[in-house]
Amino acid sequence: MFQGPLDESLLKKARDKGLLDINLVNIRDFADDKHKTADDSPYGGGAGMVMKVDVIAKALSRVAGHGSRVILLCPTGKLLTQEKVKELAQLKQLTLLCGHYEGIDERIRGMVDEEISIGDYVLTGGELPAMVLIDAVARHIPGVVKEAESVKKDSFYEGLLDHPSYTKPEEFEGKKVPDVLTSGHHKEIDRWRRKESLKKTLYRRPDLLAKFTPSAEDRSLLNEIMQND
Ligand code: 4FD
Repeated sequence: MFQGPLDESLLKKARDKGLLDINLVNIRDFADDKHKTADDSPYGGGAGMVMKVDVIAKALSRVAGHGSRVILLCPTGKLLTQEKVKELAQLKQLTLLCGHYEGIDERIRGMVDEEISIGDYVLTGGELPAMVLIDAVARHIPGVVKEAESVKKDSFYEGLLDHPSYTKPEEFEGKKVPDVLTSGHHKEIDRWRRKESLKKTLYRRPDLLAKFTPSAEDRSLLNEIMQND
């Protein structure tokens, strides 16, 4: 589950450059019986297996230590946002705990610093959510993403969605690139992009726009948008 994404592209380069260090730990290695049992059936009955608290406690005591933030990836955690990603990127070390059964012993929640979910859906394990978190956080480590593709231009960075982008050809199946982008007028281009960014956020994610504090220029662009449509 981890080997693919970690050994590909940007994350691989970041690890090779020493910008990112990832240690994979197999929870089963901390089971004390010969079958390496990390899960068991739930008290009170019912289907499915539950991750064992004693095995997790042992794993965390060996792995986490020394001020590492311990995060449980689970469907009932707090939703991951770009704001949270930026906060986590400031920390030296994270311990990501991935549940892999139908559930975990409730007492495990008392051993973690926070619980995070990557979205309102259930997966077979916390491994893919952990990879999503690692990828999102790694992009904020200086040197991982090229300066030109600065994370400051990302969707959500400022709380707005990205403006549209185009590249060659200038015309495709009758659809032309907006004239302003080929005009060479950089001030006009910046203004157009800002307006499109506000427009897209207004139509697609009004919830984001409600939390956003527009500048005087943004307010004037928003007025134009609402006049036209
Ligand atoms: N939406 C997410 C995280 C984990 C997961 C699991 C308790 C189930 C979805 C702890 C129950 C872990 C998410 C594993 N599914 N499944 O981030």
